[in-house]
Amino acid sequence: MKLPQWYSDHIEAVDAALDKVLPEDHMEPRQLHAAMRYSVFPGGKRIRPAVVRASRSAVTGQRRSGDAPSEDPAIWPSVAIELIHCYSLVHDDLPCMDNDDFRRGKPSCHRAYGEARALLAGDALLTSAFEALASPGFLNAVGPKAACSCVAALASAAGSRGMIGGQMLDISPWPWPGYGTGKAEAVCRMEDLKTGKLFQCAAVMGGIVGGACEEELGILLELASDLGLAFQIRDDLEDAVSEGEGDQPGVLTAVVVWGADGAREQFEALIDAARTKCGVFGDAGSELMDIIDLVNREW
Ligand code: GRG
Repeated sequence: MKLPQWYSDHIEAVDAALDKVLPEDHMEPRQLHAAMRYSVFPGGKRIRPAVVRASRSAVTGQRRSGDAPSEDPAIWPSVAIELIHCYSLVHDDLPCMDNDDFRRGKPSCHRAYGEARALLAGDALLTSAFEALASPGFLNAVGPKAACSCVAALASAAGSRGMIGGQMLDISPWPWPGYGTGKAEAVCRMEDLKTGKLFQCAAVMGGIVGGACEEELGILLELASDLGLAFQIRDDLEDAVSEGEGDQPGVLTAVVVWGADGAREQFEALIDAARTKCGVFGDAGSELMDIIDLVNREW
């Protein structure tokens, strides 16, 4: 589908920044750097970085479409969150996880480079994310307090009480003691952790960079929570079409819990809720609104 011009510019800016941050593949250890770059380029939608940058725009009211990446301080957390996302895809594709042979239209990292190198490439991408947040460029742009807040937000969202915790549930047969009484509550908790936390973190980091007040951070967090869950439910709906509903015994998804029609209703309600929250930012929230519309439509 046709992307808004600012979104196409955004992908270009994030790709350029990722290219600068990642060690070149002629640097030693070459085999590792090649596998890292293979897993980051060409990229996917770069949606989490888009949420970071659009959230900053929402609170500052700045139109940043024309900004060079070096002038947009949100580029650093954008790069960091995309590196975490790329690492999670590399590890998720491994035989001990989802065992996927393809990712973004080409052989998955372990298929191209072998399991051991894919494991290490994922580890190194994860570590690079925090290196980006601790870079002098980011510290000079936003100051140490805001930079440390972003480090804390990203570590929490990606860790055992965030994305990794959600993945742990995803590979565990239900029931999950401590995660709600019924399947519906459990699936919402799992998807919020696995996918939602990174979306929430993206919005919060954008808000921090933009100097958001507590109230604005709260709205961004809730908006991104709706958006992240909607994004994951959509992924469940698409998987159900491609793989068949409930084909994997013991695997809990939105479609297994609510059926395809019920999951679609949940998706639509979450999109509406995200739009309402975004409305609070008026015109400054137009990029966030574009992202909500993109999640609601075909890419
Ligand atoms: C660290 C092993 C490990 C797993 C973490 C997030 C996650 C758990 C695994 C990623 C795999 C997955 C299917 C997650 C669900 C969220 C989702 C739909 C990911 C795909 O994200 P997109 O659509 O991908 O943004 P692109 O290719 O566009 O970047």
